Amino acid sequence: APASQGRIALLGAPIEVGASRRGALMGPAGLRTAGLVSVLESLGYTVSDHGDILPRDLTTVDGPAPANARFYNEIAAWMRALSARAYELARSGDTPIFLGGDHSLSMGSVNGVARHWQEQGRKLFVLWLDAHADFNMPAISPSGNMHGMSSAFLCGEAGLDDLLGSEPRASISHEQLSLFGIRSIDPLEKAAVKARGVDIADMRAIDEHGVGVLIRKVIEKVRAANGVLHVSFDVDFLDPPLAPGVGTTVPGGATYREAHLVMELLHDSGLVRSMDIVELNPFLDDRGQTARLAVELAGSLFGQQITDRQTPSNAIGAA
Ligand code: Z70
Ligand code: MN
Ligand code: MN
Ligand code: MN
Repeated sequence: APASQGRIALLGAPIEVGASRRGALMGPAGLRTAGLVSVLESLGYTVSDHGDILPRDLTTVDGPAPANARFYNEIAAWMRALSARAYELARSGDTPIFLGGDHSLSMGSVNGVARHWQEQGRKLFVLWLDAHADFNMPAISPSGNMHGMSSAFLCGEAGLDDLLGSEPRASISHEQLSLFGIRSIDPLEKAAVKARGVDIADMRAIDEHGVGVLIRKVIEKVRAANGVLHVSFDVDFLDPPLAPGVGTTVPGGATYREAHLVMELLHDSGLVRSMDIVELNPFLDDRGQTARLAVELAGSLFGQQITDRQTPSNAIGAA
């Protein structure tokens, strides 16, 4: 058996109303079916699967909702529960992995994790691997879909101020957010990202410099601040032919090799303390390929190396 690598806690949140397409509520089940627990255990981790937060466990939120924030009350209920659970899991010393569900999930998961690290006097940096910037707010969103607002909310942008109710809000500063892989951004969202000076590696920058250089820059930023890192992995970061099981496919995404290299470099940094895997939509997937790739990439983030893998039986020279 591999050497003990510490403890990972899984928590699913089958939330889908933050997106326009239905089906992301099957995401946590899809990731489990694709073998997430056994991949992490094979790397030497002790994995505790806390199951899913269920709609019946949520405390109903009612009352006035901001305009242009679709399903605000339902999402507020999810985020309050998620933030509380994320805080407790981070505080336990385990490495939490949050299984979505759509990307609105991160408004709760990252808030709770950030609160824990704030108490420890460590800054939480957030790497947003995504085709989209998710930097809209109700005042500027063209759709009102709340999965397009999560990174802005985490940076403390105004407009969803009561979303977390009595849960303490632990916003990050704009320097603590790195958007990576971006290739779809709305006009006012683009202006907001620019105005705030958010660090953004779009696909043009990735083509020009390569993911290795750009991820190392993110790692150096975190290290220089003695911070820790949360990886928020939206599966639509990947190129659509590799990962068809997402609500919105955007051409020109990360290749198989780029995505693995990103995860391998992040692992080697030793800075990653938590992760989201979001926007997997098993209803739209092709025979589980997106779920399986997401699990493979989580494996690379947690230490899977090519030199540890068995040579595939179809390789030239294999026995
Ligand atoms: C657009 C909006 C979005 C997916 C994020 C898209 C948002 N910027 N879509 N992730 N799949 O409606 O805010
Ligand atoms: Mn959308
Ligand atoms: Mn997203
Ligand atoms: Mn996206």
